[in-house]
Amino acid sequence: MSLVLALFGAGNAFAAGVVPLPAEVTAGDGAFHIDAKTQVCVTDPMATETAHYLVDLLARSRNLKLGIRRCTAGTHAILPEARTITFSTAPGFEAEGYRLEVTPQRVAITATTGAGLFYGAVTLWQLLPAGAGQAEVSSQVIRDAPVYRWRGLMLDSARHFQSVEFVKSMIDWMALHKLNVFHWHLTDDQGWRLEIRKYPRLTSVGAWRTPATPAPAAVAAPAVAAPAAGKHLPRYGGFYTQRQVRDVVAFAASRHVQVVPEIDLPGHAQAAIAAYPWLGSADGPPPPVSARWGVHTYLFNPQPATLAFLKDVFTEVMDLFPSHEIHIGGDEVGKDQTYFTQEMSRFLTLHGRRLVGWDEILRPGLAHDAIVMSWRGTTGAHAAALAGNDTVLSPWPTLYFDNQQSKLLIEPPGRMKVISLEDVYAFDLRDESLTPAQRSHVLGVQANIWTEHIRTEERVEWMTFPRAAAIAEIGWTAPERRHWPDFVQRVAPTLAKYRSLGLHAADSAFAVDASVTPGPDGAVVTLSNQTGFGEIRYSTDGHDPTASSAKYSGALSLPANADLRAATFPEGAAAPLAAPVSDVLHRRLSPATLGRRGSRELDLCSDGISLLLEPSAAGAPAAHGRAGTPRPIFAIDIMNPCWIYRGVDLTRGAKLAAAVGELPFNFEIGADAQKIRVGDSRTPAGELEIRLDGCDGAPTATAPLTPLAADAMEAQLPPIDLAPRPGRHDICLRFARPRLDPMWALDWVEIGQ
Ligand code: TNX
Repeated sequence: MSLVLALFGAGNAFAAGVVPLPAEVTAGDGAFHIDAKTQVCVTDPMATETAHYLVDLLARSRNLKLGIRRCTAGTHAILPEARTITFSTAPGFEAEGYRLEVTPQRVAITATTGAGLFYGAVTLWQLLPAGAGQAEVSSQVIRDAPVYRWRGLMLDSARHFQSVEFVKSMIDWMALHKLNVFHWHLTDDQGWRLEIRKYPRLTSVGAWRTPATPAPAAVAAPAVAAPAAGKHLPRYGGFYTQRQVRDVVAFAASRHVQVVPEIDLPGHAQAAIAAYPWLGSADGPPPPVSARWGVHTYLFNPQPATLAFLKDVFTEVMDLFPSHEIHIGGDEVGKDQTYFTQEMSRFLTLHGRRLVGWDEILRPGLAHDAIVMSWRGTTGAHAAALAGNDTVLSPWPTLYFDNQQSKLLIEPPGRMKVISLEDVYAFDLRDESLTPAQRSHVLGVQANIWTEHIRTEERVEWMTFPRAAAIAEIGWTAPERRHWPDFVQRVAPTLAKYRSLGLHAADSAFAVDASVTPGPDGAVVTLSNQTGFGEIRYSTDGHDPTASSAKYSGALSLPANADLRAATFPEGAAAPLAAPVSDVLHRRLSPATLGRRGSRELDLCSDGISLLLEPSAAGAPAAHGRAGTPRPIFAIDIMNPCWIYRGVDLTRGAKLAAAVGELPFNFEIGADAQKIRVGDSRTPAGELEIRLDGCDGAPTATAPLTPLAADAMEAQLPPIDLAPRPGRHDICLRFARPRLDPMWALDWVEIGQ
């Protein structure tokens, strides 16, 4: 007897690790046993590549080496002892759809297209539990196909450069989530990353800049050496040769991922203009490739010569990228850009391609086949659908993966708005106000990984996964079938599989958060995790917790010098070997640090442009943040660097110690820069100002600052006495500074007796 699993019943043995959730799962009896004797059987040559993919994945993830054979549809009947995984084709499936049937005797994957077969293989792999060697898959029948045809990720390789190997690995990870569009942001003010044969200076000049932040050691040396740089100028950059691009595109095709290249115009063009100044419209000396972030003012010049240049560039782009869709950017330009959009749209159409642009391109006269990528919220998508244009939803801030995913100290630099896994999952593509015909213009969904603040490949992985798993599910699975608690149950085992394949995914959704306050025995500690998933287990004996360590059930009263370790485990993980689903949190308490708050544990006074930033000093050896002195990460609103330490008992007075760093003000924010308070310092380098219960008025105390040594990441200030006064007070800390650049930043404050 079999039953169709109830709507939310899939978070069990059947679809346990399957993300995105399949359209239909019907449970059967028994299970298929997969081991080294299992044969992969290919009845249609179209499946050969996918069969190899599956075999390779099984070898890499569980050290299980299966053989592949060519066979006819009935082979499994003649070879009953050799359990088979059979790939066959049949007409009638949707473009990316497939059927996966598991019985104790065999697994059969059937689809009409290569993509369908591939996704069937992915689902089969996901059905296997984490672990090595042989495994069982419960009998079941899955019928599956995606709701949306555009399930994308955008990677910004311009602000920070990633190696070809890394780019391919990202595409590989996408495929494992049935994501199918890799939007590659290849040019921007800070770098031109694509070799164009006709214009070599685009890469010999445009691919290199002075580092905006310390050079990331994690990025592999670029394939082509930087041209002789000025002796003392460190250089940062890299580009993709045409040969490398063809390799990436071919690899993506083997994973059923379409690569949509973006050449951003007419704004975000400073690197190109640095290479060929005549492309620009500004007077004055040519600009350098930018080492600053924000909206730059250099634009392509709307002249016939510029257009001829762009047509040459796009001719090479079309030769490299078979994608039907070609992205021309179009974002963040002060001026009317209809001229460029229309000319480029005509040119691409002439060559049988389709223009994609950010939602600024939506202007009267936009070609009816142009695709509008809605990023300034979802109104662009709505307007595009009304106008009869296809559209992709990629709204800031929810689908902007440069935002951090929790408030924990484990998060790398980025924007400070918290976009959790649940926030991404909750994003709803449906627009009920559209008619069914208008709705059909919504092609799908995409998340964007902007890399201004994501300088290493490891951090790109962290910022992308597992949030990309949520993108995959909202793009693939019908909204009626989606259910957050069920998704979390499926993501947790998926994280374990990520680890087995070496992906540095974020555990932010499961990681333990400890809030420590002074208490009668020393400290009171409360533990939690973002999703409430599983159970938290902890230890204080100096060893990492296991599934049999004490289970957290309420606030802990610990001595002031306790050594606390905690991690999240799956619920009811009785077996002592059950692995945690988060990394271990380790807090060594001490009487002094009880009163210490890092900048991200304080409140920011405002939320203008709030960022997590690293110091620019080259001093720190540890590019990965693993070994060596960790680089401090400063939480700062660059529009108003100001922090609040709440509720300090000053009855007996207090001593305040702080560590401060200097950050370059390397932001293009136009006239908004005038809103930043500067020029209010009394000493040459500025002061730290301390105020009570408010951030205006005369400071209670000030501490003069001295510029940091070139290789120092921060400096500790001598303690400041706060005079006794009754009650608890909010302490406001901000800096007076002589000028915009550099800006002082607070790393931590310690308040004690
Ligand atoms: C806006 S989104 C941009 C990018 C930035 C991003 C995040 C879009 C089309 N333009 O240039 O990287 O914000 O800072």
